[in-house]
Amino acid sequence: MFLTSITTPIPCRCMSIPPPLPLLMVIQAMTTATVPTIGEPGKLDEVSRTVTVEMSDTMRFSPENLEVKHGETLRLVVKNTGKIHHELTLGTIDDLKAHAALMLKHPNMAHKDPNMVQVEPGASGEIVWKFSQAGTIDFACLQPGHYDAGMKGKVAVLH
Ligand SMILES: [Cu+2]
Repeated sequence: MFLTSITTPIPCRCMSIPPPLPLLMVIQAMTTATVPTIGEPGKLDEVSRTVTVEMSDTMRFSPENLEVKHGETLRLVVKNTGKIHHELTLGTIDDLKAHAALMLKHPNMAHKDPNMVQVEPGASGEIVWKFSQAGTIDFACLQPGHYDAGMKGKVAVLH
């Protein structure tokens, strides 16, 4: 009796397979969830303004508050005036917080999307973004620890 019960095949094994989501899938899910709600990648020939934002090792963006018109395409020039790596990522506040926490756990995680730019010390990069969603969009530096140190800002998308 004992032997039979052991060799009886278990009909359903679904309880025994809880695989954790691979990191890549989590990132992809976050990316696809982020992009539609904050606007969309812009086209260079639709740029109406160029705005420069500086990033420094004091963990601040300057300026840290931007205003754009609803539907405007901005060329955001992002300058790193510091001596360490910084980045600017546009996103919803929830996604940025989640992403910042993920970067703390996986400091060498590579990420690259149209809504972000990573900039070497002394260099500059750019994001061309169409603010097709009215409201407030957040941005942050997601290098490990930088968000928590206050490296964040807001874009007010006005009607
Ligand atoms: Cu930073």
